[in-house]
Amino acid sequence: MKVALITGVTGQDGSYLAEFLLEKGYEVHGIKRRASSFNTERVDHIYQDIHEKSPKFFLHYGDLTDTSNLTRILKEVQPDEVYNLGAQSHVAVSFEAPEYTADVDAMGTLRLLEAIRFLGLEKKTKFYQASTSELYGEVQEIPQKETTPFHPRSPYAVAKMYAYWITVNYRESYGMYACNGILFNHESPRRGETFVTRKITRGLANISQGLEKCLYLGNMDALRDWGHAKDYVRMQWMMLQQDKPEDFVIATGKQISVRDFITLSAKELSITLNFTGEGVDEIATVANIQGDNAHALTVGDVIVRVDPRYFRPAEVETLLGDPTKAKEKLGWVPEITVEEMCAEMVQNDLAKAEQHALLKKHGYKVNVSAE
Ligand code: NDP
Ligand code: GDR
Repeated sequence: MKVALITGVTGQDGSYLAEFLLEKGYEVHGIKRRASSFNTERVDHIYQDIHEKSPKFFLHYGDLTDTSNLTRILKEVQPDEVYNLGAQSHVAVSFEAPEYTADVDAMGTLRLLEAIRFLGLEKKTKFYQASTSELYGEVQEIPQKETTPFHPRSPYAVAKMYAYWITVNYRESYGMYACNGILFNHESPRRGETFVTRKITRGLANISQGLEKCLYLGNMDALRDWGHAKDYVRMQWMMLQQDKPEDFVIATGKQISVRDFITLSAKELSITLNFTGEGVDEIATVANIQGDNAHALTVGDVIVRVDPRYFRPAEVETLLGDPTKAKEKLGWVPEITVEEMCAEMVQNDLAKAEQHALLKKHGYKVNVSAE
């Protein structure tokens, strides 16, 4: 039985990857952070009580800033595969907390690689690094592929650039099976609530049920290549099953804007929107409603506005990936379209909003805030 260790197991990708590996028959270990409230919601459904017979899923307390802790867990678990998904993953937050982001995202990667080497596991343990399309930042070539030069535009991207190169360096220096997946944006109903897609699907679902009035966003012109997290974690595993380690771009090869994603989400709620105004004065107004999904709304309501608070000191305006290498070498193709993914996210958030609306109707206090 293969043994995998996942950092960031409580995050979006970590939870899907843990499910995927358990289905493949792996013993899966994950590192979770100590928090003052529960933070395992995304993996609670696969949690196995250690008192049960032959559990296959284990959680260890740990942190990417803690070398001795990482070394001890690696020594205990002796993993065949390490997936380093843990990170301070929010680009906007990295401008607020650049040093912490560097410590976790850059140094955390080094700590793990060095612990593998220190323990003499470098010939046994394969290493996957969660690299990112944010490395391309100010894009030098369209679409972006494995050979496109990097130009990171945030403390997050700069930290991830260190992690990318230290992974390459350990591969070249010590013959480790270590590789980078340069993943473009990928989303799901488990996406964190403050990333733009989830903020939109959740915000519009809440507005449709009368729980919120208006969604405030930053740059609606930004263009992204959005895929589904389920398709992308499959690829993370595939990258570690090759004869030799290589880096791959993982993307759909299609791009839409934030504004387009709002339109798609509204359509799933049977709302047609009219965008007017420019820059910070742009608004989206309800032009038409079909059915009773959005019963709290009337035609003419302004439900999206721009708030410059969400602009970034340096923006990544456009990202579009070329996944040809992954298709040709690994036979990987994304199976879920952005339209299908958006519909799944909206329906998931609509179900939650309907529950909250019902609670509110019966006098319970409902908190829907998210930045
Ligand atoms: P999430 O933000 O959903 O999950 C991040 C995970 O990292 C969480 O489990 C979080 O724990 C954990 N974490 C944060 N800080 C630390 C720390 N100091 N020590 C240990 N663990 C920590 O991210 P995603 O699942 O979306 O992304 C997974 C990885 O892929 C990240 O590295 C991200 O940067 C990268 N990536 C993501 C893309 C995307 O579009 N989703 C695209 C390209 C790369 P907690 O739950 O306690 O907060
Ligand atoms: P990104 O994702 O920065 O690409 O990083 P995010 O969803 O945060 O932003 C995408 C684009 O939308 C614009 N935007 C807003 N973003 C947020 N979060 N909130 C808003 O209100 C808003 N309005 C407009 C942003 O400016 C940006 O252009 C994600 C993360 O998962 C990273 O960890 C990962 O490496 C990259 O994707 C690939």
